Amino acid sequence: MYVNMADMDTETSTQAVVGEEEPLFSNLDLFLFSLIVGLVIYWFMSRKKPEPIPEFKKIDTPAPAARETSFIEKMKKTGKNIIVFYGSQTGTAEEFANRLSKDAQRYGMKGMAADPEEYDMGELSRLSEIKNSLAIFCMATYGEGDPTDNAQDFYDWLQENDDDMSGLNYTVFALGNKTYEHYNAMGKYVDKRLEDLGAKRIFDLGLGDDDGNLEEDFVSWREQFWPAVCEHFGVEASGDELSIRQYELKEHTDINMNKVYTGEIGRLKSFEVQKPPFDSKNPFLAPVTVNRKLNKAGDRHLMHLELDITGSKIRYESGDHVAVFPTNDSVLVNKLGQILGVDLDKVISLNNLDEESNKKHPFPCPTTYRTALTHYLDITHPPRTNVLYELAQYASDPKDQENMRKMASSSPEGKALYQSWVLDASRNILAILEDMPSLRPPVDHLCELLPRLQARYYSIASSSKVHPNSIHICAVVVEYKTKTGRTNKGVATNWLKNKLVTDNGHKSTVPMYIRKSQFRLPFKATNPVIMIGPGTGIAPFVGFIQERGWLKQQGKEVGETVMYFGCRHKNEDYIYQEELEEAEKNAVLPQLHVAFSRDQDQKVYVQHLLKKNKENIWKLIHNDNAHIYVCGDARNMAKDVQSAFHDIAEELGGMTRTQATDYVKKLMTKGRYSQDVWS
Ligand SMILES: Cc1cc2nc3c(=O)[nH]c(=O)nc-3n(C[C@H](O)[C@H](O)[C@H](O)COP(=O)(O)OP(=O)(O)OC[C@H]3O[C@@H](n4cnc5c(N)ncnc54)[C@H](O)[C@@H]3O)c2cc1C
Ligand SMILES: NC(=O)c1ccc[n+]([C@@H]2O[C@H](COP(=O)([O-])OP(=O)(O)OC[C@H]3O[C@@H](n4cnc5c(N)ncnc54)[C@H](OP(=O)(O)O)[C@@H]3O)[C@@H](O)[C@H]2O)c1
Ligand SMILES: Cc1cc2nc3c(=O)[nH]c(=O)nc-3n(C[C@H](O)[C@H](O)[C@H](O)COP(=O)(O)O)c2cc1C
Ligand SMILES: *[C@@H]1O[C@H](CO)[C@@H](O)[C@H](O)[C@H]1NC(C)=O
Ligand SMILES: *[C@@H]1O[C@H](CO)[C@@H](O)[C@H](O)[C@H]1NC(C)=O
Ligand SMILES: CC(=O)N[C@H]1CO[C@H](CO)[C@@H](O)[C@@H]1O
Repeated sequence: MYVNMADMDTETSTQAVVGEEEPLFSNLDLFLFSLIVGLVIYWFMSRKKPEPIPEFKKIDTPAPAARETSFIEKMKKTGKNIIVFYGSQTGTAEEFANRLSKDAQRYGMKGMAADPEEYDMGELSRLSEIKNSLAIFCMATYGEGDPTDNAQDFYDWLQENDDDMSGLNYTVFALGNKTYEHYNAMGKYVDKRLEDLGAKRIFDLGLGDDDGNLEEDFVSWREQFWPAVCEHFGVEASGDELSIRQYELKEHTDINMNKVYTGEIGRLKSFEVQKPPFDSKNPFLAPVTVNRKLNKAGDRHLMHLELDITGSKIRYESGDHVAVFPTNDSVLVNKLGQILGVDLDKVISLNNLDEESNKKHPFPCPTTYRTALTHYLDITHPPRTNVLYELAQYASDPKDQENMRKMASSSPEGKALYQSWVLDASRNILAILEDMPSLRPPVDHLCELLPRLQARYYSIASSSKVHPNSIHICAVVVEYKTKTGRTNKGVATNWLKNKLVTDNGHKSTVPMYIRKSQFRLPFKATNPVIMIGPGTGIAPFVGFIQERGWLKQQGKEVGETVMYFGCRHKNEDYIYQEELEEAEKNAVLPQLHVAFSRDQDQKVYVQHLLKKNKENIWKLIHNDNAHIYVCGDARNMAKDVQSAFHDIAEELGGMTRTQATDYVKKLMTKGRYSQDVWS
């Protein structure tokens, strides 16, 4: 039997689609309508009088000075001719943009990196007012081919706008990860769209694959890009890889300690000024109210945390993510201070040598080295090759210097050395310093080069209907032995693990904010849902199950709810067993299937159980409009599960392989097959 794809066109999860069998406004619609109106009114009212949270001291903060949003004016004023926009979530694209704008100097041009969110992108078509000008775009892709948060407006604008861009010269470097379905979708889109609008691509789109070696992709692209630019503009390529500092060190000897950043992400002393709205630049310090171990045995630590958001005005939906700002292990920080022989408590600023730059400091300044290394800098991931290249000058042993430069080069030998000595050996900066005793860089240059410490995301493991004032996290502590015999510890998970509910009578807090996702229960509660989430992949489904239970309690008709969970041993890491079995007993979760992978000789995974129950699965998908949700490991599990669905569609839908994969793809575009996966 072949499938009528048109059947699915009436279904989406995010939009209110009027089904044939329903009146124009069902009770649910009215309920949701009034709920939305209510929320809008509430939002409006709450905006008018932003109240600080009572338990914190109120300090008036001055309104930020009006920002210059014209990049054309800024470029003219500062004599820049190259602008490098970045769409970046975790900082890589931003770092590449900074490096490209710095590169420009070597060729007698002047570049500036720019956040599209901060500028009026409507000016793009006017860039040609500047002679020999060029726009470079470093664009990362997220989710289902989505832009990063800071590029969302730019993306919307590009889609809607049809300015004539014929005077614009541009190039794009895309950042993505091949293991995702929509590989580099954002970079490809910008590249294509600008061409369609008449702009001139002066160098081919670069595709960076984070699953391979993103740094290498970037460096190879850049090596060919600059000569092309020079040729285009007819300038001489001087091309020396000289190291140029972007920041200069200022040591403060006499400073009011109230003006020194001590780990605040956004405003100084934001600890006291907790004012909504809370976001990545102004995270909320949520007290930890629960922190318990979930697994009964085994050498891992799976944990359940609850964060209190009372009074924060933070709202979330089941399926959203919570972003958490961790701090680094003080043991590591102390060791870095020791090996570099510095006083970590010295108060310093790193000031941008380019005074016109929007980015005055690489991280909040003034601060101490200890704070920078603890709160602001990533000291645990293996450093990128550009960091090694810049640090090489500080190795007193010529052999070390040569090796470091080699690792940063594009020679096959150098790439192999970097892969084995740094990546495969999971050497962080401390391990590198320990294993290269001649390398002792000044700490301020190291601080300039290290990337920013990033927030970590967690799929929220609660429903806001049941827990409006708390956000639950389910996570597994990362800890592993490296090839050099060291034990590496995951930054955020080890920090969370040690978060006590109260610490000497004080509430421990976690700086956090919410990131909206597309991972949503179906609009119509009567649609069946099939949830597949082994291991910590269960997280959002704990929330989904709570929500379906709540809907049922409200007397709503709720469709079939099906869970496929997997873990190693029934008696070890069957997490949330009580909650799941309780939901099963109360008919909130009529179908609970658990794959215990290691309780028998042969591995049993969720996809094996799916295939075992293929008739039921196919009926739910094909006849009953079920929505499918997959959460957890992206590398293997999500792929294997997807191919199990291909198998089922092929077998029970009587399709060819191509038709079966198209069928699943179509489910995805209709919002009926959603993934929340990570690695
Ligand atoms: C959208 C999204 C949702 C997420 N939801 C959840 C969730 O609900 N629950 C959850 O637990 N996590 C979740 N994660 C993952 C989470 O964000 C963190 O990445 C994870 O907790 C590890 O953070 P960490 O700071 O402890 O580890 P890090 O300090 O960031 O260390 C992790 C890194 O260590 C390296 N590494 C780890 N193990 C090994 C090994 N065996 N050998 C060599 N290298 C290794 C890898 O490079 C890895 O990237 C989610 C991620 C995303 C993007
Ligand atoms: N890169 C990888 O290969 C990989 C794999 C799994 C998890 N992870 C990551 O490691 C972290 C820990 O994960 P976790 O603790 O949530 O998971 P977990 O407890 O390690 O795994 C949960 C269950 O999934 C099983 N599983 C392993 N491979 C699978 C596959 N291809 N398809 C279906 N099920 C599979 C496991 O079986 P067995 O362990 O018995 O095989 C186990 O029963 C997460 O960050 C996750 O993203 C990475
Ligand atoms: C949650 C998540 C989702 C992602 N989704 C995609 C995707 O759909 N397509 C893609 O090509 N890359 C995807 N990536 C890879 C990122 O684009 C890539 O790691 C990039 O280097 C990140 O750049 P940034 O640090 O500037 O944000 C994803 C990464 C994460 C963590
Ligand atoms: C863009 O490139 C073309 C050559 O391809 C050149 O003639 C033009 O002047 C450039 N535009 C700007 C604004 O530099
Ligand atoms: C790319 O994605 C895969 C799967 O999502 C993941 O295993 C891998 O670690 C990612 N690469 C990087 C460098 O993040
Ligand atoms: C995991 C860990 O040790 N975190 C520490 C990082 O540093 C801060 C501030 O010094 C400590 O409070 C954390 O405990």
